[in-house]
Order: sequence, then C-alpha cells, then structure tokens
Amino acid sequence: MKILVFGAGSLGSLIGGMLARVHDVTMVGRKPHMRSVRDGGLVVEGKMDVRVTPNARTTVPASASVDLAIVTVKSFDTSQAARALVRCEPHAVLSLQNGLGNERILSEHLDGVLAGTCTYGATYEPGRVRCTGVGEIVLGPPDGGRSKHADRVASAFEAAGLIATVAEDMPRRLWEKLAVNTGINAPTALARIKNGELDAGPATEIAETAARETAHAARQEGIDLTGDEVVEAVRRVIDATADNTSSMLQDVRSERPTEIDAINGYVAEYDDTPVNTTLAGLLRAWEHERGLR
Ligand code: KPL
Repeated sequence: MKILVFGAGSLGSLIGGMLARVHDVTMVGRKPHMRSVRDGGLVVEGKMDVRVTPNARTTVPASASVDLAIVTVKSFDTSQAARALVRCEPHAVLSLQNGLGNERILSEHLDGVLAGTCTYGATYEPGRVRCTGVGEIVLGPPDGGRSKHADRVASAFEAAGLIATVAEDMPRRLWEKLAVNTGINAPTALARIKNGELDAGPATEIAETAARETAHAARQEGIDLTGDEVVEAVRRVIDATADNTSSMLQDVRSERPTEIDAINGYVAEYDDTPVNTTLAGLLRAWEHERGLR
C-alpha cells in the first residue's frame, strides 16, 4: 500500500516507521528529523527494534498519488493539512489527532475520511523514535457504522505489526477520548504537573469535573456516555501514563500554541460546562500573553 504520513512527530514517526516495514511510506515532517531520516533511515526503538528507510520530505510531493494519508498534526494545523493532501489524491484519510472536529475539516477537502484513536506512546529525536507504550489503534467512519476503507486500513496496519481494530461506534469513542483529554491536558499544563499527579491531588476534582462536563456535552449530541464512565476512563489513562508529560504541558513548556480550542474550548461551546470554559479561558489567556494567538 502507498501511504503518506502527514505530521511525522513522535506518533507519526512511530506509525510511519512500523508501516514502512511492509508498505511504501512517505513521511512529511520538520526539517532536522526528515533530513536525518533521508540520510540514515529511521530507527524505531524501545518496545520495537526496527530500522527502515521511508521517503522523508518536508512538503507533500506534487505528483504522488497515495492509497492512504494518515494525519497526525496538531488540531490547529488540520485545515492546512487537508489543503496540502488534496495534491496526493488519497483514497482514504485517517485522522489520529487530539480533539473533536478534525474529521469534519478534512472532509471539506478530501473523501474517504476515517476517525481513529491511538494509545501507543512515543517520543522522538531526529532520525529515531522510541515506542514508550504498546497500545492499540481503533478506527472507523467518523459518523459510525462500517466502511471498506476502514477494514483495508486496519489490515494494512496489522500486516506491519501494529495492533488495529475497526469500530462501528467511533463518535462515542472520540467523545470518550475527548473527555480524557479535557480532564488531563489543561489541568496538567496549567499546574505544570505529570499526568500521575492528577491521581489524588488538589487538581483531581477539576480533572474529573471537566471530564463529566464533556460527557454531558456528548449527551447533548445524543451520544450515550455517562459521567461515571468518563471518570473511570480518566483514572485508567492517568494510571497508564502516570510518568508522562501531557502533550499540552509539552506545548506550554516549549512556548508553542496548544490544542485548547479543539479540546476544552470545543466542550465550552456546549451548555453547562463552566470548568471547561474556565480551563479554556486560562490557556487562551496564556497563549495571548505570549503572542501565540
Ligand atoms: O493524549 C494525551 C495527551 O497528552 O495528549 C494523554 C492521553 C493525556 C496522554 O498524555
């Protein structure tokens, strides 16, 4: 299968690196990393031990036509990704991103868009990606149900040694993931703490309330998700990623824009979501003060 990974950071490099074992993969990412991959290949280490030589580029090649495009950029870059990907006429497009609304933006420009969630963990440096946790990729049509694209993509992932399953209830899964991110990302970013410190500390109640509000917003969309279910999911993820620095805290530490608009900001648009509104307001104020928005 011809595959293009748009956004070869840590997750994109891990998925792209694994897929390159058996597929024709092009990775699009930032210059220092892509230059190392082009010169010396990509090492996938940690829980994996693989060396591959995918095509590495900083822009989408003009004349490439691909079977699958995988989007792993930050949510605020989705629109730019969608426009760039039109050039390679993908038959299917899989979003493995944080936040809600990415698939809708991709679908404005592209056909065959699939939603996905991913619980693999990874970190990277130029030319190397470290798998810090073997998880699972779950994918399917963003509005639920089945599609032949989803079956084909899951088989391509499995053939490369990635654990992937097709789900018919992606809307509910995306909302559950959103609840986890609303509970963990902004509180850890604002308090500058690791995920594990949300386990039983002063910010725990904020995390759980943000997640409960997200379930409340999901129910306003007709998604059957309870507050207790999402609190349980938040606790599970805090436990499994206790030592991790959330992606939002990494962004704040590096003084980069965060995904607040697609996470707590998305939920804040619904009724009765005061904690998400407060978290979104504080992160937006921080971004504004740093000239990042
Ligand atoms: O997805 C994550 C993130 O940091 O963006 C979690 C699951 C919270 C892990 O850190």
